[in-house]
Amino acid sequence: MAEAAQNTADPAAAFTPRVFSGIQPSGGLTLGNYLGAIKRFVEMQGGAYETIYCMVDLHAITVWQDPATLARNTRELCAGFIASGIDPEQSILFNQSQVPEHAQLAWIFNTIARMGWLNRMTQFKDKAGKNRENASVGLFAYPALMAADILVYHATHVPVGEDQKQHLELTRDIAAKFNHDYGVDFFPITEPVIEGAATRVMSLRDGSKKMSKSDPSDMSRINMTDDADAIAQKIRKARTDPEALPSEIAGLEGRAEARNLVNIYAALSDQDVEQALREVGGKQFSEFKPLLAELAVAKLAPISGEMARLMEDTAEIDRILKRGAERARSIAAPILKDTYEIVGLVGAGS
Ligand code: AQP
Repeated sequence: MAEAAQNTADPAAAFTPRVFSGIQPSGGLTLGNYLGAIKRFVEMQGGAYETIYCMVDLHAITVWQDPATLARNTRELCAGFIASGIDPEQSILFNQSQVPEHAQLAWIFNTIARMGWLNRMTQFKDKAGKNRENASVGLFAYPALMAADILVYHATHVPVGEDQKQHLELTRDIAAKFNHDYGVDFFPITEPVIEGAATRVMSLRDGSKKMSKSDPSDMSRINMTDDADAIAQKIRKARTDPEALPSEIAGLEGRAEARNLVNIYAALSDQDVEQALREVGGKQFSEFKPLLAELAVAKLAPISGEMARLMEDTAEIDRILKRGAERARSIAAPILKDTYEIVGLVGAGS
């Protein structure tokens, strides 16, 4: 049996240190995805962990996707990962649908997760909106597939933005219930890694809403493919308040929009919020916004330029994804096989 855990104080400790995380190709990459996820993925690469990063296309289709756009977004997301610094040799980089073990384990987890657990998921409530009866079954079952994405690799750590915290808790609940029900220590209790100054980047138009690829307003987000003019214009028009920036974090209390722009500034300049405020505290937005725009363009323009270059050779992107999927399957297949055996599915051992 692959890597069964021992009983130790840290439930993830007996497993190979392994990072898994994914992003949906449900639109173009945003600054939120970059600061909350990809930048963190790059930082975890080449360290103590084996790193596995995935374009979760099966998640994306839980809401309608035009097929040609989905294929383009998947390749562009792959280009975004590489342009941001993910090395497809060092990390395993692939799209979810090429590794069928994700969907197979998700079915097992559909039998483990409870209706009550899924009913509490705020992302389903947000995305289904008022018309819950019309939402896809896939959107409801999304967290069980996400648990399978992670646990089919026995991943010990998952870097994500703040919005995914609840899904990560559900992943831990599913692993614990599976282990308990079958009397095994088979799945690790995965640790979420939610760190940095920008774990929740907010909409530029509304500081109470998360910046999102699928927000109908393009002005609400910075896309990784935006040019310098678009970035500068979006920051210039970003909602703010009339006060100058404070010098202490406490002064951002109740100022969601100001807090958001400062968080973005801190994350882009690799500082914590306190350090950033020491630099920009006391400035009016008329002075701070051009600084932020300049920083954002300096950091993002090389990435978007490289993405465009990589997108000129989609055959190479497809080769990278295929090779990544083969490497991913070599880890996932034995773990799925062991899962089937534990569950008592005949033929799994042969
Ligand atoms: N605004 C954000 N701030 C910080 N992190 C964020 N992430 C997403 N938005 C922000 C992180 O990016 C990773 C990938 O997210 P996803 O694509 O799987 O789904 P999502 O969280 O639902 O992202 P979007 O952009 O809002 O997509 P749509 O519009 O399709 O729903 C995750 O780690 C997430 O935390």
